[in-house]
Amino acid sequence: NDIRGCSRGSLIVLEGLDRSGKTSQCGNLLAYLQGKGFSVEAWQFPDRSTSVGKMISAYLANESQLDDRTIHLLFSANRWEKRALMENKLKSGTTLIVDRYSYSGVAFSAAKGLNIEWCKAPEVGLIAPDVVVYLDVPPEKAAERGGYGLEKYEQLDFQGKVAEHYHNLLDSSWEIVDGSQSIESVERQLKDLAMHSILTCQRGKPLTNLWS
Ligand code: NYM
Repeated sequence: NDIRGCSRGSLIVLEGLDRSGKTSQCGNLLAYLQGKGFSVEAWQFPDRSTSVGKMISAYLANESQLDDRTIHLLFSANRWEKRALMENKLKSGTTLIVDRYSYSGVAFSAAKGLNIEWCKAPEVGLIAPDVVVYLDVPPEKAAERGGYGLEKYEQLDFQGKVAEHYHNLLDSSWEIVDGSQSIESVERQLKDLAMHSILTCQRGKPLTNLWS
């Protein structure tokens, strides 16, 4: 089979509350894996560069108002518009480190009171991550970290609800990392998890789709 010639990359997703440290850790992990000579890219959702992404960005900045279901579907569409590229990259051997994915989509919308199954439905058929790392930081602690900005959702009570919904989504593909530890310690655990996932994919682990 063609796996020998070109082993696939791994889809590594980082999830967590706002100010959980995901974004800096994604950057560190990217630099580490590049240094090791892997083909790797860092992605993030929402991808604000597309036209759908610009609508999302305006909503988050409170520059536009959208019904809860409408914005939910836009976040999902923003992942769908990247699905083909994602599959190509992974199949051609590039590992993707992704800052937020479908779990953010479900956790944030469910925290507004939308039905969880309804929230999951548009995500079905997107590529399933090989590993989801949840950076676990208590909402109170996240809020202390330099405070929240002015974007929608950046309030303590709302983040508490998001945390509850994240915990409902946990399954066997998740790795929970205590985000209250030192940056170095979190970094070390992420490197180990990423290396393990990359090796498993190189050995021929098949790509699958959500929601599995
Ligand atoms: N967010 C992100 C959602 O509500 N649904 C989604 O599907 C995604 C990907 O957007 N507060 C929320 C979580 C964040 C906000 O993300 C912007 P970031 O990582 O701050 O750019």
